[in-house]
Amino acid sequence: QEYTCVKMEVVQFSDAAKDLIDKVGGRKIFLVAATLRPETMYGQTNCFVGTAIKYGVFAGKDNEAYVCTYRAARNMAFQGISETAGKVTQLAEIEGTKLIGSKIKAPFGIHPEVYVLPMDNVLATKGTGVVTSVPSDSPDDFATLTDLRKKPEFYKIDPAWVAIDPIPVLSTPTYGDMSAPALVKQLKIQSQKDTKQLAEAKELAYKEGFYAGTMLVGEYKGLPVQEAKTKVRASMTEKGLAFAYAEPEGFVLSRSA
Ligand code: ZZB
Repeated sequence: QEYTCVKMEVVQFSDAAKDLIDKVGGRKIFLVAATLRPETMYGQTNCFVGTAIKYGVFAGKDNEAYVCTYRAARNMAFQGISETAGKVTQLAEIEGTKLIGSKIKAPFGIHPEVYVLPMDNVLATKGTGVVTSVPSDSPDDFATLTDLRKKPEFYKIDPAWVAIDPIPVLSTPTYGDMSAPALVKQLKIQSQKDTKQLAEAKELAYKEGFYAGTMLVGEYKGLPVQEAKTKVRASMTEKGLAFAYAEPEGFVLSRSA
């Protein structure tokens, strides 16, 4: 599985995460979000971390530091992304909950700065453990954002952190300008806890977006998603805002075999 890792630079840490700054020796710090949909980055409204996940801060090249799971950092080390090839250098450690409320940059986002929020279904075993949120086109993101807006006290978040509405990014014949809200409604999804229906909605949104979607915004406005996807990715990578990251398939299997 080949992901695009989007580098979301920290603008302002939450109080609980502020002490990280002293531990990274003046490096620029980024949350690194793994996505399969680089063409949707215009519509980022926030970023999700898992509340039960432990993250590390890892040394990258050019005096940068990346926040992700240790597992992802190790894979990156073998892909030439770490400071020293083949080596993981961990500078600090932090729990997901402590990152919530931090303000970060959203590369290519129509809203250039967004907040870090909690999501129940972030898997520590996939991608980087950091997920950038596009509620217009990701049913999981839309369902979670809706949950957070309904019960900010329960999720211990400031309502100001969920103020950005979903942004139309691409148009599809079947679901209109925002596939995720349309599918959440159609499949009667109530919350992020409806994981079975959400998996189905995600599959439908992926297919429709990829095969029938047309860009509504950005540099490649008017182009089919299939063409825009690689162009947006290349443009982001060229600007130093993203890098390719491959997930070794069957990693766990081959280890236990
Ligand atoms: C932005 C985005 C916009 C995404 C969209 C999807 C969609 P897959 O197919 O199962 O591999 N993701 C990445 N890492 C994790 C994780 N650790 N735990 C939970 N979710 C994660 O899923 C890859 C997608 O799942 C990634 O692409 C990311 O969300 C999320 F409009 O990034 B995506 C129809 C989906 N649309």
